[in-house]
This record gives sequence, structure tokens and C-alpha cells, in this order.
Amino acid sequence: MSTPVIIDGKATAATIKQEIAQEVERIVAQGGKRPHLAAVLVGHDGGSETYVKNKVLACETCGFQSSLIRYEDDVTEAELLACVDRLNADPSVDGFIVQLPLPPHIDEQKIIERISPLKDVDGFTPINVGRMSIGLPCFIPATPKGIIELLRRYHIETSGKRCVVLGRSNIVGKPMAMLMMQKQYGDATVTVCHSHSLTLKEECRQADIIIAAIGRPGFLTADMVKPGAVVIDVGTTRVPDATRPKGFRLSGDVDFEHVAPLCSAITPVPGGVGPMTICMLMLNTLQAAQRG
Ligand code: BQF
Repeated sequence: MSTPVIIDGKATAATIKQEIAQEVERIVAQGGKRPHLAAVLVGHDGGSETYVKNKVLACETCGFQSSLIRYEDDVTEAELLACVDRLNADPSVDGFIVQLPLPPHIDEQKIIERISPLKDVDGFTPINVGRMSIGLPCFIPATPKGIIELLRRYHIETSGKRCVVLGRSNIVGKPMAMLMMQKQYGDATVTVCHSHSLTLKEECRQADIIIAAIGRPGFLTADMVKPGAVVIDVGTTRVPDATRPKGFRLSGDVDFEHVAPLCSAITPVPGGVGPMTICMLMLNTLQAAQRG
């Protein structure tokens, strides 16, 4: 095969953030309100700290106001629910996220269900999930939305194609499959595979597009990929690496070195889907602010 197109999520996200920043300056110049995203961070998990930092920095790039609300990991469920109630009621806040995962003593679903669907810029509340599933206007979860946007901007044909989604999480796999099958987005023939799928390899081998979101470094190997396929890697697992300043590196779900030569297009890790996730959260926040 010829060398694949490397889908540059970092550059695409930078372009979109500039488009958002322009729109924000236009709104502000007309006397409108600067969009405001709040983030709730519980505890000091290294990954979560990084992700929230990325979100706050992206707010600055887009000209948004941002607020970070921190709790120690012994916060009670009642305290977090009260925090969600305050953010729901705060007219200065257009949208907010509660960074996941939460400590095990907190019922994540209970916290999510308390978020106003109008401020749920992660698109995790049952109202937004339900609205998305029937194609109504809603907040679309940032990672699947970012992948759809990458496929669109790289002119990758999805209509009628065989798409395999690896993983069934509420945050990526399920909404990704839902969007890829919908006529207005992917319009593809979608198969969802997961840790118990007996025919996972065979399904992958027949796929025109593979979206890997299982969280296992290097899971998708060359023997599972049809020549010419498009491969989207959602994995961002930290693996120890003594040669790196921070002592780890990010590893995707795809064995990039051996899979890439087979592909027509592929996303790298880092610099692929991750930056688009952050960028689509900004787009959802702009949308929340414009609904007013
Ligand atoms: C990059 C996330 C698992 C669980 C909860 C840029 C991010 C990652 C990678 C990032 C992620 C993963 C986020 C890169 C947000 C994506 O350059 O490759 C940005 O910040 N992400 C999250 O908020 O929660 C997670 C993964």
C-alpha cells in the first residue's frame, strides 16, 4: 500500500478553535456575553488533572471564561449534587462538565442525571442521549463529535461503508455507533464489538472504517485490518516510559507501526482524536451560550 494519510487532529482542532475565537469576538463586539465553561474536578488523578488543564487552556484560546471547581477525593455525593445544583442555577455559567471518573463512593450516574440538559455540554444526561438517538438537536458527546468532524474535514466517505466500533462505553463507543449509523452523520453499516465479541477479528477484517475505543494499548493489530481501511484510534492509555520527562507516554489502541502501512488514513496518538475532543467541548459550550 501507499503511505497513509495521517489525520492531524491537533492542526484541525487548532483551526476550529480559531474559528470559535472569531465567532466569540463577533458576539462580544455586538454586546453579547462571552461563553463561560465551568469544570468540576474531584481528587488529584494525573490524567484528570491533565484533561481539565487542557480544557481550561482551550477556553483561553477560544476567548471563553472558565471556572475550575475543585474537591478533594473524600467529597460526599451530597456536596457534589449541591455543586451541580448551584451551577445549574448560575446564569453566568453557560455549560459545565464534571470530570470523570469520580471516586468509587460516588454514584456517577446520579451526578450526571442532576445536570441540566441545557448546560450538559458533555452530552451525558439521559435527555441528550435520548435526543441524539432519535436525531433531535442536542449536545453530542465531544469524542464522537470530534471523530465525525475529522472524517468530514478529511473528505472520508462513510455513507454505506462498513464501520466497526470497538468498545461500548457510554462516553465513546455507544454514541459513536449511534452517530455512524445515522443518515445525517455517518450513514454507515455499523457493528459494535467489545471484550466478549466472539467474531471481533473477523468483523474488523471486513471493515472499511475501524474506530478503536477499548482502552487497551496496541489492541488492533495488522492482521485485523483490511488493506485500504481507515483507522481511528481513541485510546489514550498512559504507559510507563522511563525515557520520557514525565515517566510515561500516551499509547493508543492501535499498533500504529504495523497497522499504518495498511491504511488509507489513520489517526496518531497523541495528536489525533484527543485534541478534537477538547475542541468539540468548546463548540458545545459556544452552542450552549448561543441558545442563551
Ligand atoms: C492528544 C479521557 C479517558 C478517560 C477520561 C489531547 C486529550 C488527550 C490526548 C484530552 C480524555 C482523553 C479526556 C490528546 C480529554 C482526551 O494530544 O493526543 C487531549 O485532554 N482528552 C477526558 O476529559 O477524559 C477522559 C480519556
